[in-house]
Formats: sequence, C-alpha cells, structure tokens
Amino acid sequence: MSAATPELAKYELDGFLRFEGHESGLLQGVVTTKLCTGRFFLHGAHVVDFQPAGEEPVLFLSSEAVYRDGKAIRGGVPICFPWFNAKKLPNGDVDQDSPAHGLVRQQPWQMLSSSKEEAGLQVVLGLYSEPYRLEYKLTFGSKLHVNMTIHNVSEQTQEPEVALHTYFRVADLGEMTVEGDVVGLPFLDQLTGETHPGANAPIAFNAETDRIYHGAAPRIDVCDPAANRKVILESSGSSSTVVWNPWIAKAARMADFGDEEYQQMCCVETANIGEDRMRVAPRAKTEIGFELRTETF
Ligand code: TA6
Repeated sequence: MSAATPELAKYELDGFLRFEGHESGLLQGVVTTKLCTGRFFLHGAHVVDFQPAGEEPVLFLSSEAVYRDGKAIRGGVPICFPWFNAKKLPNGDVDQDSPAHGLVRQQPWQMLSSSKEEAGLQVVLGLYSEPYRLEYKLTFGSKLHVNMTIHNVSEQTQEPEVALHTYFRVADLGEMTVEGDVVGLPFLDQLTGETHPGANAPIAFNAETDRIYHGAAPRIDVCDPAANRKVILESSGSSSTVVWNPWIAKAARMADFGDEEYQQMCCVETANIGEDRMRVAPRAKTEIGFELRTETF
C-alpha cells in the first residue's frame, strides 16, 4: 500500500511506520513494532493511540471525536500551546476570537524525521507558529516518550503556557486514583476559583474534577485497579499538572464526547500554566515532556 502522499513516503519505515488517510481525510502515521502499536495525526501532531504489546490501550480516544481542520481531536494527547483555556487580552478580558488551549492542536504539523531507535520508533514533527518554532519528538516503544522543544525565534522574551493534555483510558473510574508527587501540591480548583493545599492522599473521582496543581510532580501514578494496571507518568520541564474529569453534566454538554465516556477516562496533563508559565528569552529554547510506562499491580 503506497504512502498517503509522496512527501510522506520518505518517512515510512517498512513494517514499522506507514502513513495513511483517515476516513476524515486527515493524514495519520501508523506505528507497528514488536514493542507496541501507536497512531498519530499530522493534524495537531496529535498522538491518539499507544498500546504496549500484550496490553490494553493506554490512551483514551472518544468514539465521538471530530477529525477536521479547526477542531482538536477529543482524546489522546492534545497539545495546548501557547495558552491554556481561554486566551487573555492585555487588559485581562477573554479574547473571544481565539480558541481555547491555543492554536497548535488544530494546525497541520510537518514530518521532520523518522527513525528506528533502541527505545523504539521515533518521529519528529515540526510547526512554525509565530513567534515559535516547535519540534515534537515521539518515541513509540515499550514506553511512550513525548518531548516538545519550544524555540522562541523572536527578539522579545515570550511567556507561553503549555499543557500536554493526556487522556488516560481507565477500566473503572470509580476505582481509579491518581497518586504520586502531585497529591502533596497546592491546587487551583477551576470550578470554584478556590486554592487548596495538597491533601497528601490519592485523588479519586466522584464529581466533576478540574484542578491545576502547582509545583513539579516528576512522577505521577494513574492507578487503575480494575485493569490490574497503573500507568507511570514521569515528566520533565513541567511545574504544573492538570487533573480533569468532566463527570456527568459536562460530558453531556460535550458534542464530541459520549455521555458515558467520562467513566472511561481521566486527564493528567503535563503543563506549565499561570504562575508556572514559561519565560523564553529571545532566540532561546525550552523543553517539556513526559514518558508513560505501564506496571501491573
Ligand atoms: O484540562 C482541563 C480543561 O481545561 C477543562 O476545563 C476542559 O475544558 C478541558 O480542558 C477540555 O478542553 P477542550 O477545549 O479540549 O474541550
């Protein structure tokens, strides 16, 4: 089967990486190795699937997701950049003309390279989004490694926000917990605007949950007892973590999300938001990333 386009043919790696058109017309990379399978779209450089060999998929992808320009795919790892949630104008008002979570998750990225590495099948995608040049490196192996390099190509210091907005697939929300370094950190409850100290206890879900934890959390465990599995999330370059589940009412309001799908997912997002936003000097670079691996209980 020939590559989806002649330009992509040179990035295909026999038996490990092929490109094909999705039914929506968007172009996707399909990864098949002995260590894992995976899938990503050039649209938004959006990873939508990662499944270690012999295991259930690690990422959640909504059955109602919409695949088109100008819309982020619901699930996988959307890239929120260079702002998180609504864009604010200099006077603090919301910029009604800009989409939530920035532009890059809706834009077409370019393939820069593909290679077989010891850690797995590696691809690098790139995007120029004024005033940033972005490089997004994905390594699909027994672990999923994600790293974004943010290059400020302007002559001014820039202060972007970022969130690698990972949707984790869970077998039973009622039993699952988020544990690890995040549980001791203070957090902003986005639903009430109130700030709370860390509870130093596993985070469980029994209502809409939308929290921005502030502080480094290099290791977070997404524990899914019903699947007899935990997913270990190890991050770098991140000083914020968002924990989100829409629960019943918000799930019902989201057209690209099944009403019951809140029970099959939770988001734990590797981020730098608000007070943790990055400061990138003129011509300088910074990075943020994470690695996912699974462990049985
Ligand atoms: O990451 C949590 C959050 O900010 C929630 O408030 C919710 O809006 C979620 O992001 C999804 O945002 P989206 O624009 O992808 O629908």
